[in-house]
Amino acid sequence: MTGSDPLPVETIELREVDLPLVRPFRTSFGEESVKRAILVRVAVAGGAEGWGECAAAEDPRYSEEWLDGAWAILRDFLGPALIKRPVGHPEEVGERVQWVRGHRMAKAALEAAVLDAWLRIRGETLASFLGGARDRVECGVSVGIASSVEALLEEVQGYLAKGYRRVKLKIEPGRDVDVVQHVRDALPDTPLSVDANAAYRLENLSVFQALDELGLVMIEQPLHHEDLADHAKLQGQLQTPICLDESIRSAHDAAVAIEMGACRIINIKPGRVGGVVEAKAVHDVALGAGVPVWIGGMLETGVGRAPNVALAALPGVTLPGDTSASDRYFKEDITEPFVIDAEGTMAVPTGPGIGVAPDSARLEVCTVRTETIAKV
Ligand code: NPQ
Ligand code: MG
Repeated sequence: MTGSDPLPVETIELREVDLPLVRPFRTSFGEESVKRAILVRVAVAGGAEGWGECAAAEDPRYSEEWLDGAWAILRDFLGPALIKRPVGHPEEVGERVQWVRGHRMAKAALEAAVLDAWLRIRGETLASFLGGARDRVECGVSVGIASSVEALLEEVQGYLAKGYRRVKLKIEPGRDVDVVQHVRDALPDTPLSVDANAAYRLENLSVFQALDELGLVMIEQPLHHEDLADHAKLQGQLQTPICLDESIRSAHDAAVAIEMGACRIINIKPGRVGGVVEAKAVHDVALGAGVPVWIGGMLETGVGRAPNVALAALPGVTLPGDTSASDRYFKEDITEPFVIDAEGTMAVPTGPGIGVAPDSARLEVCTVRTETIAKV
C-alpha cells in the first residue's frame, strides 16, 4: 500500500492503561493519584498500525467527557463509523464522526491513531504534516494545589532546577492570592501563571485584582467554562492576559472569544477541540488575530504527549506549554520517555507518525482491559 491509497482500518483496539503518578495532582475540581487512559490502536490492511490516546479523565469534572463514557462512544459509535469504509485522508476522520454530538476527546483519540498509521505509511512526521516550524519546544510545568506553601515552593524549586521555563500554579477559592504572593516573593523573576479551572465567578473580582499585581504571564480559565461574556468583562478590568482553556472547544469558539475580548491567550489541547486537525485550526485563527497560544496537557502518557509536542512546534506557539517531561508525571512511561534538557526544551519526535509507540512489555504491565472492534 502506498501513501495515496485510502486507509482500510481492519480492527480498532481499545485498551485501558493505568499508570501511578509520581505525586498526586490536585486541582480546583479534585485530586488524581493514578492516571487512567484509553489508548486506541488501529490496525490497517497491509500491517501498519497507529496509536492515539483519549484525554478523558476518570470523572467528568474538567469537561463532560469521562473515561467509561469515552470507551462506550468509541466502541458503539465512533469505531464502527470509522471501520465501515476506508478513509481517503486523515481529515476525513473528523468528517466521518461529525454526526456524533460532542465527545471530542474520544474523537481526537481515534483521529490521532488513524493519522499515526497514515503518516507511518507515508514516512512523514506528525509535526511536518501539521506545519511544524521548529525541532525543539519550550517546556513549562503545571503544579497541583499543595498542602502547604513550603511544600509548594519546594516542588516549584525542583522543577526550576530541571530547566522548566514557566510555572503554572493551580488555584482555588481560599488558596489563591496568599499562596501566589508567597511564590512570587520567593521567585521574583520566574515566569508564573495561575489556572483556576473555572472555579470563580465575576463576583470574585477582588481576587483577580490582587493577582493582577503579581506580574503573572496569564490567568487561565478563571470563570465558568460556558461564560465568554463574563470573561470579556473580567479581561476589561485586568492588565494580566486571560487565557482560555475549557471554554475553547473549536476554532469557531476561538474566533468568537477573541472577537469578544474574552481572552488574550489560548491554551490548545487536541482532546478538548476534537483532534489535532481542529487544534491546528484553532492555532491558525489565533495566529491570524495575533493571539499567542501554547499547548496544554492532560497528564498524557507518551502516546498522547507526542501529538502535543508536535503541535507545540507550530509557528504560532510562542509560549512554553504544559508539555512537561514524562518524569514529571510517571516513574516509567509507556513509550520511550519525553525528556527536558538543561535549557528547558524538549525534542519534537523525528520518527514517522506520532514518532513513538508503546513498549509491549510496559503495555502488558499497565493494561487493565481491552476490547476489539472488528469489521462486520
Ligand atoms: C488544565 N491540566 O490545564 C489541565 C487540567 C487537568 C496539566 O494542568 C487527570 C487527567 C487529572 C487530566 C487534572 C494541567 C487532570 C487532568 C487536571 C487534566 O486545566
Ligand atoms: Mg487549564
